[in-house]
Amino acid sequence: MRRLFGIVIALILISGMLMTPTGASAADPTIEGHGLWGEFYKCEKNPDNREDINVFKFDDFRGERTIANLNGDSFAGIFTQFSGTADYNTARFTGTIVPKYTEDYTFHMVGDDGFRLWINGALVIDFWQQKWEVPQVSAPISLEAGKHYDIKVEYLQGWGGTWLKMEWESASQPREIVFLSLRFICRMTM
Ligand SMILES: [Ca+2]
Repeated sequence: MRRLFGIVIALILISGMLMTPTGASAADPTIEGHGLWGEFYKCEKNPDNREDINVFKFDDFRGERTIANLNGDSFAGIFTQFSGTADYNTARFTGTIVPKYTEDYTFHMVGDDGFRLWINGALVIDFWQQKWEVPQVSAPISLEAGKHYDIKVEYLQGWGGTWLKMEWESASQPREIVFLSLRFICRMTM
């Protein structure tokens, strides 16, 4: 029994290593299983208008993996790995947040380029634009301590810098990167 347990743990650790390309930093999933599930898609630039927002779709899936958080680290390596280029990509991140306090929370996002944020199915930030470093703030959202809330982020990258930052704050919680409360949905099959 003990031996079997050891084998299972070893398999989990190996699976974790396989899912994590070497050289990735804060985009790494943590061993505790916190983080977001990321799906990555390739887009095609409009040759007549490189600012055409309509090219940013989710119909050319190229790969998926976990990331620890959205802290401003570059996605260039991940996009290049999956689609062959860091330019013209989209990504969708899903996970769960668990607030510490029963209070109104405010979410702050900024990135390069645009993004949308849903909490429990409600669109709370909508910045689907090919613009960068334009901070966005949600309206205050009432959340309950200890409760699990679904979170979804969609992201578009045109060219150049490619990063996203997501923070939250409440009356009792200082503004910080949404990190420890995120839990990715484990899809490993063993
Ligand atoms: Ca960009």
